Amino acid sequence: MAVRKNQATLTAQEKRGFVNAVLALKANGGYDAFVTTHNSFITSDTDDGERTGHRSPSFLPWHRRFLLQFEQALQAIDPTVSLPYWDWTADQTSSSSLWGDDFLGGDGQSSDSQVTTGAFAFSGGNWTLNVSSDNRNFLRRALGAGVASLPSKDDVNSVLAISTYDAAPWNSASEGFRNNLEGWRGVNLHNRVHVWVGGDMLTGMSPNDPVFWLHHCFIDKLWAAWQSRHTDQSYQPTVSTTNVVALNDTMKPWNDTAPAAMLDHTRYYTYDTGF
Ligand SMILES: [Cu+2]
Repeated sequence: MAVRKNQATLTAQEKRGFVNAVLALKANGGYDAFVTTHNSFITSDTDDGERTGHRSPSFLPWHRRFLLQFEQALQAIDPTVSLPYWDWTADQTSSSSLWGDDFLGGDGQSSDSQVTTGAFAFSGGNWTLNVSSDNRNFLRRALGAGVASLPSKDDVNSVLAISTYDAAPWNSASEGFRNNLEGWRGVNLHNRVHVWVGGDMLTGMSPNDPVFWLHHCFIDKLWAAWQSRHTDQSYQPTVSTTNVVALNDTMKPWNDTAPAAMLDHTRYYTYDTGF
């Protein structure tokens, strides 16, 4: 069973293992399929009007399933790899080890936001964007340019305190834990981090930046934290609801997994620290 660790605690060997597996998945063509899948589930999601990946209750189980598939793709290359998470309440600056040359590389350059350091710099030849929001094929970041600060521990705790998982109208106007975590209302957690990183993280093709996985891994951990604090609450809606994925509806594009199967992450992996 994979143990997902805080990226700040990874050894040099663990960082190298993760980066090399990501590069290998990119080289064999598997990586870009994840970018395409995410982008096609970013807005209205599917042609029948159902909201699945974002702005809906299934934001959390959809991304849990998506991350699991990505982690399994990395493990097919290197069985010792697990997804690390970025605790952005602790590692809040561009000088964090997260952005080191030996891990994800650093900020983009000021002229065009192009990342020029680390394994994902275009000039290294191993990270050409094939699925992009514009014609640029280099990874872009603009750390801290779109919003000044990342969410704090107090921000996180205020969202974890919300007892209801989600509520009608089950979208970006909803009250409840999911929408506050996703960031369409309240202190804004998930969306704010995409904006803070900037560049490709602002787009539906955000998985082009490998930090996507570390950010969403922490979002996933926060869901687990909420679950452990609110054992009398669970995923909603539980009954069939128009254009919304209910507890036992299968999620596109997999059509084999309902939110109900995603509620207990310990069936698949654990986190290095509790909540
Ligand atoms: Cu996201």
